[in-house]
Amino acid sequence: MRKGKLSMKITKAVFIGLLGMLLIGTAQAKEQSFTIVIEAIDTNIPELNVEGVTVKNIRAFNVLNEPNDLVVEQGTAVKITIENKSPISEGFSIDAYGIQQVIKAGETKTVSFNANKAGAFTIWCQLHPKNIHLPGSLNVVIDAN
Ligand SMILES: [Cu+2]
Repeated sequence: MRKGKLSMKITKAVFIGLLGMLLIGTAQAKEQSFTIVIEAIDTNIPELNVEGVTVKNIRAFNVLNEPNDLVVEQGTAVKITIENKSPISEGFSIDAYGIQQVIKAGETKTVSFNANKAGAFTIWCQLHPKNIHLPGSLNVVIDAN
C-alpha cells in the first residue's frame, strides 16, 4: 500500500517535471519574422547611344530588397513576408533553402522555412538581370549558446 502511494507520487513529480521541460522547450524554440519590401527605383535615362543608335527617354529600374540582409541563428523558424512595390513581377529566391517565388506587382507573399543550414546565402530575383537587381543575403549564424 505504502509503496504504491510513493511510486504514484514519483510518477506525478516526474510528469510535472517533464511538463515543465516541455514548456521551457517550447519557450526556447526560436522564431523570427521579417518583412521585406521590394522597391523599384525608377531611373530615367534621357538619352543613350548604343552602337550608333540614339534612344531617348528610357525608363529603367533599379530594384532592391529592404532590408537586404537578414541575420538569424541556426535552427530558427523563419517567416518572411515579401511585399512587392515594383511595378512589375519580381522574383524571390534563396537557392540553399529551395525557395523560388514570383510575386506580382502590388502583391504580398509569405515564405516559411527552418534555417537549419548555417552560412551566408544570396537572396536574389530569378526573373531579372542581376545588374539591375541588388542581391540580398540570408546569414544563418551558429547559435552562440
Ligand atoms: Cu526582379
